[in-house]
Amino acid sequence: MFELFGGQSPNVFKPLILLEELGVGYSRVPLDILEGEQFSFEFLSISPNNQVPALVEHDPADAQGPVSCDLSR
Ligand SMILES: N[C@@H](CCC(=O)N[C@@H](CS)C(=O)NCC(=O)O)C(=O)O
Repeated sequence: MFELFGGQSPNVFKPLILLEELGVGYSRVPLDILEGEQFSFEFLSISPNNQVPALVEHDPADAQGPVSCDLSR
């Protein structure tokens, strides 16, 4: 299961389209960058450069725990 962090922007729609095309399970976590939510401690542990979109995989194949990925590069 994936979690996609971000709001309503084209940069967030790109991985959203990918997840839809792959047909994998995911949920969206809304993040309002105009309210500064990208600077919360919890989100910075996922995306250290405070950018959306970011993706977390909760059940990676190696079963070593959640893996986060900053997709903003
Ligand atoms: N090249 C990246 C750009 C990512 C990006 O610019 N994210 C912006 C919003 S669309 C952001 O997180 N801004 C928050 C900030 O800089 O504090 C992409 O295509 O996803």
